Parts: sequence; structure tokens; C-alpha cells
Amino acid sequence: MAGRRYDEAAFRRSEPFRGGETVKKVNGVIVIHSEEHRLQAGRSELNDGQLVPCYEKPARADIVRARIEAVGLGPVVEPTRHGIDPLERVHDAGYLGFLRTAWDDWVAEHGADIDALPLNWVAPGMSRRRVPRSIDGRLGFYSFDAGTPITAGTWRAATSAADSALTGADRLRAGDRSAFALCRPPGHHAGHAFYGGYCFLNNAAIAAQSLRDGGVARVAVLDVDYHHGNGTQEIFWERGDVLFVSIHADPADEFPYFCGHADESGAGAGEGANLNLTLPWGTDWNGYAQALAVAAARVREFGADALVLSLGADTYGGDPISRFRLLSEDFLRMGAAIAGIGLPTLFVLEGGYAVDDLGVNVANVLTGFEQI
Ligand code: OKP
Ligand code: ZN
Repeated sequence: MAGRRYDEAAFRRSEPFRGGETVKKVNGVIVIHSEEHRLQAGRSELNDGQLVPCYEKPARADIVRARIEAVGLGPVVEPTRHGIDPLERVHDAGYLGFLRTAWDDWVAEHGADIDALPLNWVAPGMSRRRVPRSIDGRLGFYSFDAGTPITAGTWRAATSAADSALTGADRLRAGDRSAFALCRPPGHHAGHAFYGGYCFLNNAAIAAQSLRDGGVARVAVLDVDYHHGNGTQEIFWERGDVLFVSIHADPADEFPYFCGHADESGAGAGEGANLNLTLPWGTDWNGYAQALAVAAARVREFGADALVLSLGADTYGGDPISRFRLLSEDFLRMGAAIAGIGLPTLFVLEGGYAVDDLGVNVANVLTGFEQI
């Protein structure tokens, strides 16, 4: 995969393009972003047996936005509000109701000084027939990990992120070649009726469904986050009109552990419309590029009319919770490879926790895409 070489100096020279209306904007991609993301600022998550500061924090979006403006990508625009209907096209109404009031219910029980984290879950054989009345019971009922605190601003932040993805989908339907939904919190671990993995609303799935509802016949979701997009897989598992392809660390070794295996291919009308490409710890661009070529070929073969790209940059070698070894310049190659698929593409931000380098890595994907 040839890819174009990353030239930092050329990048800096292009900065004046930002105000330069007469200059053709080679790096133009509309970026949709809401400041409301910072309402999700969890204090701690359970990791390695102890409560540690949240990896998924507001500074992540800030550095991505700063880099986008520095290199002349953009413009950056606010999302338009889309209300509850497009969320209910993907998520269970009872789950959405839980999420909307969970913080208030938690505060009534435990006070506002601690974030809401679940304490126990159902195992196979235990009953899920009743939704518990207790907030602690409901936190466990609707979640799958203890790394995803619900806070005072979770609902507003999560809905603002979904609105960014929906606004991006609108742009694609209006004819744009690309858009970037700068979402926080991320979404790809959130399923029809569950949250976890720092995700509450599945922004990419909501956007993909909105494209379908807007008349796009076939949609592909390609997930390049280091972790398997188990929520997106679950949402589209029995759907033949939405292809899900994910490249990620082998779940035998890595979160989310219980799904994302190579033999999970969908069911019913969705049989064959799910493809998991698992890679071992230590994977560098060589190994990654081969998987990406397989993924791109599958998306093309599916005959998709639009692509939703779940963009996690936690495949980066410097990521604190992940074990692939991509370099910053590899993200330019990734963007070029995605452009090679040749579809209108909505990028949706997922993970990436090496905050200092996250802006460069994410902007590189967009730049690599726009240069093709
Ligand atoms: C969210 B996204 C590592 C703990 C990991 C959850 C990771 C969620 C990743 N020791 N806990 O896909 O980037
Ligand atoms: Zn991830």
C-alpha cells in the first residue's frame, strides 16, 4: 500500500489556506463538533483492580479540534439537534429512558460526589426478565463494564455527540464527499440496550441508520478502532443492508473479550454482512495494511453507497491502554487507503488515549483521505 509521504513542513506552509478564500482548499472536510462534549467528564474508571482517572476525557476532543484548525481542515460547525427519534431507530426506548434519568436517580440514592458505576451483572442462567427498580440494579442491567461512569452531564454530552454524527450523515446525503463528526463520548461499544467501553449512544450506528432512513440503500460501517466495535456489530447483526467490518485486537486477549472473533459473521438476513479481522498484540503498519486491504475489498464487494468510518486512533504505538504499533505517519496511509474505497465517507471519532498525539493522528487520517 503505497500511501503518500507525510510532509510536516508542507503542512505548515498550507496553514494560510485557512482564511485564504481564493486558494483552493485541498484539505477541506467539514467537521461537526459540540462544546457540550465536556459535560462528560468522569472522575474514575475501574482498571487493573483499582479506580484510576478516566482515560476518556475532554482534553481528547480539544486536542483533535486544535490540530484540525492548525492544519486548515474544517470548517468546524455546530451540530443541529435531531431529537429522540433517530436515537430510537437504533436504541431501546427503555434504555434511553434509563440513560436520561440515571444520574438523577443515582444522586437520589448516593449523592452527587461520586460518579455512577455499576456493581454487578447478570450471568447466563440468571434472569433478565425484570428491569430492577434500584438504580444500582439498573446500572448493572444496562451495562457491561465498570469503566464507564455516568455523570451529571452524560446524557447531554452523549446526545450532542449523536447529533454531530447525524449532522454529518445529513452532509453526506446533501452530496458532500466527506465529513468528520468529532464525537465525545465515543459510541461503538454501545448496543441496542447497553452501554460500556466509555460509550453510551452508538454515534456511528445512529448515523448509518439515518443514512438508510434518508434513502441510502446500502451502508458500510468500517471500524478501525483498536477495540472491537461490539455495539455496532450487535445493532446490525441481523441486517443485510448494513455491512459491519471491524479491524481490532484479538478479543481472546483484549477488551471487550466476549465478542469480535473472526467466526462471527452475522445472522438471518445479516449472515455474511459482518466481518471481524483480528490482529495480534504488537501489530505494526505492515500487518495492519493487509487487514485494511481485505476490509476495503469487502466494502467494495458489498456495493455500499456510503461509508461510516469508526475512527479510533488507539492503534497508535504510544497509546496507554492498547498494544498495536502504528506510527503517526501511518495514519496518513490509513486515510489514503480509506479514500481508495471510493465512497462518500462520514468519519466518526471513537477511541485514542495518547492525548498529546491524538490530534496529529486523527488529522492525519483526514488529510490522507483528502489528498487522494
Ligand atoms: C473504548 B474504545 C484497559 C482497560 C480498558 C475499556 C476500554 C474501552 C475502549 N486496561 N477498558 O474502543 O477506545
Ligand atoms: Zn478503542
